[in-house]
This record gives sequence, C-alpha cells and structure tokens, in this order.
Amino acid sequence: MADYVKMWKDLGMDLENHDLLCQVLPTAVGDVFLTQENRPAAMDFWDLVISEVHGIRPAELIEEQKKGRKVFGTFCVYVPDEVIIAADGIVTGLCGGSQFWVPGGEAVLPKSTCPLVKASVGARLGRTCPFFRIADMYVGETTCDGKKKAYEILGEDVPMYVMDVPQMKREKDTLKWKGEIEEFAQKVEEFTGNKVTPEKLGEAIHIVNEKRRALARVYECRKSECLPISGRDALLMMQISFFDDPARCAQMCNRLADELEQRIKDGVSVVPAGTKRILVTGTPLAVPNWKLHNIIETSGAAVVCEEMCTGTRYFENLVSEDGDTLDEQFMDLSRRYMKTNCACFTPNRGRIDDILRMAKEYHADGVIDCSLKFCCLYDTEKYTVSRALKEAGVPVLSIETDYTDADAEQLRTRIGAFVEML
Ligand code: BJ8
Repeated sequence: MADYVKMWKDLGMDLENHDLLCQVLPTAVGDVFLTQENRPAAMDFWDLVISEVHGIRPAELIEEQKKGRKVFGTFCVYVPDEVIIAADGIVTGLCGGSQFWVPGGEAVLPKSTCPLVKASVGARLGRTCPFFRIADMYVGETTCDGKKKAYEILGEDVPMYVMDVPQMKREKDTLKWKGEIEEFAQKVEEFTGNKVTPEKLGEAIHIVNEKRRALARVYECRKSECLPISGRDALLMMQISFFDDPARCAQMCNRLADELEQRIKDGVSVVPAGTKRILVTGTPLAVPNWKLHNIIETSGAAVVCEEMCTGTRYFENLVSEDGDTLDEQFMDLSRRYMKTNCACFTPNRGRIDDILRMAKEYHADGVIDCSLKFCCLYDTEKYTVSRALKEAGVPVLSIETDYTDADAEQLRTRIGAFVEML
C-alpha cells in the first residue's frame, strides 16, 4: 500500500480526498460482492483487481510509460482500441461511475448533466483518480452534447483528441467513420512515434477480437437456465475489462468461462430454480456503479444480460480479420464499430431489435430499461423500447436514476413489485 501512496503522490493526486474515496470502496465491494454465495472461484482475479483498483493497474501503466509507451484514456466504445494497440499504445477506460466525483463535476458543469459526465470531469479536476492522471492523451467523441462540451473543459490541461462520430448509419456515414479512424491513426502515430502498419493493425484486430470472443463466452453461459454467475459478478468482469490489458482480459475471461461451462454441466446455479431473469438495457454502468444490479439481485431476481456499452455492445460483432491493406482494415473497423447501437444515432432501430433478440436468447422474464438522470437520448428512446417490448409480450420497467442512494428505497419498491408480477 505504501508504494501506491508514493505513486499517487508522484501523480499529483489529492491524497487527502483520495483517502476518503478509498474508505468507501471496500465497504461497497464487501456489501455488493462478498455477501454473495457460491461465486465462481475464477472471480478471485476481479476481486483482487477491484480491491486495489487504484493500485495494481495504474502501477503497470506507469511501468509501461517508463519504457516509452503512451496511455490513451477513452470514454466511449466507438473509439477503436485496435488503432492504439497497433501503434504500441495502451488503452484505458475513463468513464466515472462514482457519486464521490459528482460534486466536483457540478462545480463546473450544469447540474442537469448526466452523472457519468459529471463524475468523469470531477475525477479529473479533483485529482482523485490515477487513471485520469496517468493518461497521456484523452480520446473523446461527438456522441452526446454533455460529453462533447465536457471534452472542451477536460482538454484544457491534457491533450484531447475528439473523434467525430456520425449520427446516422447510411453507407456514407460508414465511409465517414472510416475516414475518422484513418485520421485518428495518423494522430496516434504522431503521438506515439510508431507506425501503424497492416501487420501491426492485423495483430491488434486479432487481439481485440480474442477479448470480444472471451467476453462473449461468459455471456453465452448466462443464457443457460442453470445460471452459473450472478449479474453483479458479470458486471464487475465487464467493467474491469475496460481497464485491463486486452490479452490478459481474454485469458481471465476464458478461465472464468471454462468454470462456468463446467458449472452448467454439473447443474451448479447461483440462484434457486425459478428465479426471475432480468435483462437490463440503457446507459452504461461505469465502475463502481453497481446500484441497479445490487437492487435487482437483492429483490429476488437475477440479471442475465446487459444490453449496454458495459455489456453486449462492447463485445458483439467482430472485426473482419481478412483485410490485407490499411485501407481495407480501416473499412473493416468502421463496419464493425458502426454496428454498435447507441442512442445518439437516429433512427436507432437496431437497438430495439437487439433487445428483443436478447430477451429471447437469454430467456429473460422481464426487461429493466434504465437510464442515467439527464441522459436525454436514452430517456427518449424508452418510449420506442417499451412499446416494442410490450408488443412482443415482454414485461418492461423503465427507470431513471443517478449515482446517489437517495432513490434506492423507491427503486427497491418498484423493482420488487415488478419482479413479483413477472
Ligand atoms: S456508444 S452509450 S459509451 S456514447 S449516459 S454520457 S450518452 S448523457 S455514455 Fe455512451 Fe458511447 Fe453511446 Fe455507449 Fe451522454 Fe447519456 Fe451520459 Fe452517456
């Protein structure tokens, strides 16, 4: 621990405030995760990582920086990790998921900004997150207005590159996104001093595909009627995957999937037969936002899938590995990323089709559509999502929440009643 204190100091962090954050996390981990029974043994990896979330990985990143590698902090699953990896850079997620950082964000942003954006800005300005201190460059994107404007503030004291994400999915938009990826690759080359060659990009595409395949294997197990892992544990695995080395992430997820597949064969479930199965959909749940899963899973139901960016949107759809030239590979990347169904696109019918398909595949008894407060995009899309689900005969509960515990009891009552009627 002492080593980390020196590291945090060297990073220019506000140690006093950071101590306060460090005090709340262990209780949260204990309450949410360690109270569960019959967890897969392979969760030991994620328990360790989360117990020292501001220590282990940051220390690794700093070691790599000493060797000359650059760290890129990202906020959206539209940013193509492959390009960064091809230039020997390292990617780390930066989205803030703790209420601890929200007041710091509110000091500079309108209160009516979503908590994810406020927490991200608060984490940077408050100097209480090592990942925000370590990243050599931030990579933003033009998805929602809150993020776009926040990047202008974040970019004041750290190099910030913003990718222009299209808002529609026509062929010309896919071509435009290809162009954006190409330009981003030039920027990454400049910043790292390393060339993105077809060989390097091919390898990077393979590495990230392997990670996607491993995450998908874990999710595949969650489709089983014999549920081998809780939603909370799956969410933790998913959240950490944004920070971890991609090859190790794949290795650990495959190790977990091996165990889950065996559990299914042996009939080992984490919940009693007949437990109601919930698919959650909506805005991302950035670490350590476990509020929704915790309430659902302590209300007699189990979360079996997240149609979210911290969920299926992160790993579904592979990038073709057939491209030989950079031109082909950039197009393959564009095609894959443009399949991600974010509510910032119009229309966004693909998301509704995904939710309907996944509700079937994961044998969900009901869907909870949850958006973060002040996320106008996902909140508006609730209308079409719930109409489509009702038409398909799938019960749906729409909720809006933030990172505070203020509405926890009210949510518990609503979710409890929803589960009861399934
Ligand atoms: S691809 S979901 S990761 S943009 S919750 S900050 S949208 S006001 S996070 Fe997202 Fe990329 Fe889309 Fe996924 Fe804005 Fe909404 Fe906040 Fe959001």
